[in-house]
Amino acid sequence: MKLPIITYPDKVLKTHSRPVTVFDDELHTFLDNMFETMMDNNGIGLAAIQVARPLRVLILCIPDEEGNQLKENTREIINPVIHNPQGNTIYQEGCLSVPGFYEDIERFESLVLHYQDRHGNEVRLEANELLAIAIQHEMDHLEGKLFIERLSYNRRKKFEKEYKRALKEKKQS
Ligand code: Y12
Ligand code: CO
Repeated sequence: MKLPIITYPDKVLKTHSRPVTVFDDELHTFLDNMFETMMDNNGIGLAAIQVARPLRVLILCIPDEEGNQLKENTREIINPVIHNPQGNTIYQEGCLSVPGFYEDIERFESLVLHYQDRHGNEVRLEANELLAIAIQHEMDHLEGKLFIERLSYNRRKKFEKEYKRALKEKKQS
């Protein structure tokens, strides 16, 4: 089932998400619904709060070298913790909750992630490149933070102006 995606400036996106403690069928159905929702909207990552569930859950499906998003490459990441972040990198990020807006954001280049899978098993993942960037973007959502909050004062101002105008135009059409 596809779920509605919450978009900026909805305050729900500011919620701090809580850890998952029960790894049951209800969680598995929710993860399946998150996957369907992300793929239907051409996303590569989605956090639970973006579909109004304040849980420390995110999913990622990074495209392969040919640009294909394969279901078997999907990662369901629950209760993640970042270890050993290293280096810096800049990438033009977008977010399904901030449609139509993309900006360069600085992140750590690589990291080690500890998380649980849908059954509660502990997983250790070494991440770099787009995977590491997407993990950091989605983990910001768990703290109620959007990538636009990482923009400089001037770029944020420009964003607010452009986004407001786009929302107004959408309303009128
Ligand atoms: C780098 C890049 C992205 C992330 C986080 C995950 N972000 C996304 O998955 C964003 C997807 C997205 C898709 C859009 O739709 C289409 O392109 C058709 C989109 O455009 C509109 O909504 C108009 C915006 C974002 C982390 C690191
Ligand atoms: Co996002």
